[in-house]
Amino acid sequence: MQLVLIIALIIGIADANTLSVCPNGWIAYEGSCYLFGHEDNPMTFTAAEQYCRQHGGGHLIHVENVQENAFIKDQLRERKPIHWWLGITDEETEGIWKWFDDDSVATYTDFQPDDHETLDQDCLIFTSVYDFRWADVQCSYKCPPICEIRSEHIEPGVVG
Ligand SMILES: [Ca+2]
Ligand SMILES: [Ca+2]
Repeated sequence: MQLVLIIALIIGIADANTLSVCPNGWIAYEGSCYLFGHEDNPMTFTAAEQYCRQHGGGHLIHVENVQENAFIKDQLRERKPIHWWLGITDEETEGIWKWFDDDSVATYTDFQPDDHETLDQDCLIFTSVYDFRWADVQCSYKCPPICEIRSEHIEPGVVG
């Protein structure tokens, strides 16, 4: 009985910590908070970016490195949707992939093995077909967003 109480306390403390870092419903990892969309609400790239701005003032996810990518893939393997938006496009210059939040050229990428230089496919999704490596699609394609906000950018009113 005491053990159960101690475990409950530990879980309670962990919950409290998460809530103090990220808004309700968001998942914390390495200084960022992530919000995963729902399979019953797929949207175009533009609508997905708007969705993220309206929810906590974030952007579609910007994947900085292999660790962040691996964390997100683990999350996606446990969820239903097979495709998810990344916040990146090569709309400006074909083959030059730029992150939407800060306009930086991608240094870390995880393209699925076939092409990622198709003229009419300027947006990227995580796809379960390649164990959630990245594939290019038309930006008018519809799938759920993954939103990201850096913890330090969270507006005080938003924190759960
Ligand atoms: Ca990131
Ligand atoms: Ca393209």
